[in-house]
Amino acid sequence: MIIVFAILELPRNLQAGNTGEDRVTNQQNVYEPLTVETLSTRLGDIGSITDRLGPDTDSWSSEEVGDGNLNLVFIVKSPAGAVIVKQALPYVRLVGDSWPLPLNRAFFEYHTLMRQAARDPGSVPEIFYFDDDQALIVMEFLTPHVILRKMLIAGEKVSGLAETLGNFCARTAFRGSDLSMVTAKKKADTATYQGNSELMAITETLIFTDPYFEADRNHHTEGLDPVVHVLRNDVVMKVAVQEMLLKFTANAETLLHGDLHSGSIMCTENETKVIDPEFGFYGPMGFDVGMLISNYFMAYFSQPGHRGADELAGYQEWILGLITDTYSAFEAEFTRLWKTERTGILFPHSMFEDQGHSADNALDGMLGHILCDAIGICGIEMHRRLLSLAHNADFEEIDDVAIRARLEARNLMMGRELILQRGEINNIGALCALARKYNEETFL
Ligand code: SR1
Ligand code: MG
Repeated sequence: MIIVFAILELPRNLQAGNTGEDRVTNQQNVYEPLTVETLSTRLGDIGSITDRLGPDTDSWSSEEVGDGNLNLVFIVKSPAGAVIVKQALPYVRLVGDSWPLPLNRAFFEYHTLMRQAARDPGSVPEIFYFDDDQALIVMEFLTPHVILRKMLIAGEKVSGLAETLGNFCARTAFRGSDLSMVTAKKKADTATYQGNSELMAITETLIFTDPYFEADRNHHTEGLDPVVHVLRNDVVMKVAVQEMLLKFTANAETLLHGDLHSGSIMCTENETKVIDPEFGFYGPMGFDVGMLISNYFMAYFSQPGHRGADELAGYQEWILGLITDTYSAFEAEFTRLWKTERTGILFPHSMFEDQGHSADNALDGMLGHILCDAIGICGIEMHRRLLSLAHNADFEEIDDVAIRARLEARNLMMGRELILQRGEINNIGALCALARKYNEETFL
């Protein structure tokens, strides 16, 4: 695989396909999945790892903890420290080897992490080592961090969450776009990321297409059929979904995380990190923030399945506050960057400020366009997590199927309204008001 890559100057030991003593295992470096038994032997002479764990591999212990849909994930510990080793498998773990998947997604995850680290320092785990052939990334062990989805199910709060992720979405959206980048770099990087086609195909299929007909891999909660019937027979909505898919396939506005749900975020009470950008792609600037808000809405609508009346209303309002504050932080940071870092291809100062002309109207237009796309993506993600292959624990962990179906119905019907009304809902307060309304509705 030959890929032109010329965006960031990377430390030598972190470059793709690094050679010499920092080499994994067999002489040809032929891909082989790690196991807890082979891991220390295979990684034991890599300097950037022994720097953290020490050279005595007998003192290392490893555990495979991957609970995602795609990869192996090991926590490797020694008396000296700990690291995470993530390795892609040549198939979709959730399904098995009947669904092959290319190993090069590790390349895209690694390079997206490097760009995110440069564009929003401190937002992602530190990377210690990358091996392209082994599809392997060694990174910082985040502890005592917990997956955000688990915290939202448990009713826990994270201070600074809204600001951190609003800033992350704004900084990565802006600094990876034509508002910041010059032509040659943007075009080269866009071309590089076209190589992540198999993961984009997963999103095109599982998110934008399968939910809207009886696709083989779909499943949904018993009792939900009447609502599913409404969605799958709403031709106007299906056209709107495909219009959003056209934006996904064709609008290479910025480099996105591509899978920014609450399972791709790890937090303590007061620190937040973003992980797992293997779905990195160039697409609409509203995509990441829309998917994030969607997962917050799913946390919101599922709450009656997780806690009693004494805590319920307060925690649901906290989630709506989180959505409001995240989007406010996003817009504020995007606006700051527009005013201070607009050095790319689009809306150059030479055409506006240098002529004594304000670019504020153009900013308003850009923010309106991002909000519209974010709301559309939000609605679609609310559908796919309940109707397509990969569901989320927010609803799946509600054992009472009748309760789960009633809550899911609210979520699905609000998703429909978001897709249809994405151009009319012009502020985040209106979006949250809509959620309060659907939270009172009975559809089944
Ligand atoms: C086959 S992969 C299913 C889902 O898991 C990932 O986390 C993405 O969300 C993808 O859509
Ligand atoms: Mg993931």
